[in-house]
Amino acid sequence: MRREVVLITGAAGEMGQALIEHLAESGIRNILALDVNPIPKPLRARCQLAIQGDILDEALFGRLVSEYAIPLIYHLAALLSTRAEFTPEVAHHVNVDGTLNLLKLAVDQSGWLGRPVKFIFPSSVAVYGLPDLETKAREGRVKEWQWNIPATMYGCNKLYGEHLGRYYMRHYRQLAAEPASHGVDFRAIRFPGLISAFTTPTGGTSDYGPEMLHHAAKGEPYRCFVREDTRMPFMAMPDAIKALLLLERAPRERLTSHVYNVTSFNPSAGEILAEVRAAFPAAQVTFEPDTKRQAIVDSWPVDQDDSLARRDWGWQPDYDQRRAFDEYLVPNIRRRYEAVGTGAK
Ligand code: AKB
Repeated sequence: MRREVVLITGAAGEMGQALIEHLAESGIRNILALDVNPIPKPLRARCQLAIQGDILDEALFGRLVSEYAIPLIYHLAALLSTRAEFTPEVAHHVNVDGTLNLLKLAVDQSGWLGRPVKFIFPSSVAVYGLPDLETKAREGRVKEWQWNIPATMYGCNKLYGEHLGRYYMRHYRQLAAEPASHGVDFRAIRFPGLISAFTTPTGGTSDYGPEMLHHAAKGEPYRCFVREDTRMPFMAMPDAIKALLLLERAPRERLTSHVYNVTSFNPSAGEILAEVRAAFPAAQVTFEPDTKRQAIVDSWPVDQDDSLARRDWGWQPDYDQRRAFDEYLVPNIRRRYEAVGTGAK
């Protein structure tokens, strides 16, 4: 008998670490964690198996199919928006070909299991592309089908990943004499910028939010690369994990879309600084916009309309801005840096 596992790609990333912690705490230990980077030791201890490997490695995937039964995949691995602009072709390879490999794995697995494999795909606010600040201000909260004209390679890759998932779920090999009877149960969530108290992001363009906070907590100066009036949606990491799990557990018949917005609060960079200063009055933050990264955030909407997720699977965030800073971010970040002796008072 092949061992049944939950496959998590990008396991060493911010969301991967938070998801594994959460699943392990709720007693789910049959996790197969995969990441191209080393998986931290405490995290490895929470998994049944942790593999340092590449989602582009087809031989590795061949082994996974033969050794494990995988009814559920969280495909979290990706190169984020800033990183992707330095090597767009590499980003395309990882973000698109990697996703294709995982979808193929899901189809193969569903054949073995005799039931659809659930495929949870974190998409992003980066799939939207507003042409200018006037339009951004006028449009406000965007719905899933609006302004799907991304300005970044990462945004293009995520949008296409959503379409690939829909294709594998609804139309895969549609001309075959005997169409696959099981297949992929694909579910995507478009996340806003995420802020974790326990990890810091790398390679994203929404990174100014978490970076401002973590630098202040460490007593380090921070040069914010966007203007003070820059506004986009954010979410505290526990809500991101809540959204992944709620969508994964939602009955299929309740889902009217293959992709859902989620959002929580949408402060301007100046309002994030006000929160940071309230907690760390000595914070040294200057606004020194990088015109190119600024243009990326300017192309993202001020907020996302998540009414579809609220209606179909009961989504609502636990952390609004007040609660996110007062009850999750500030106390945990303070403890974290005080423990390593860098906490600013
Ligand atoms: C990024 O900045 O690239 C990501 C995202 C918004 O998906 N954090």
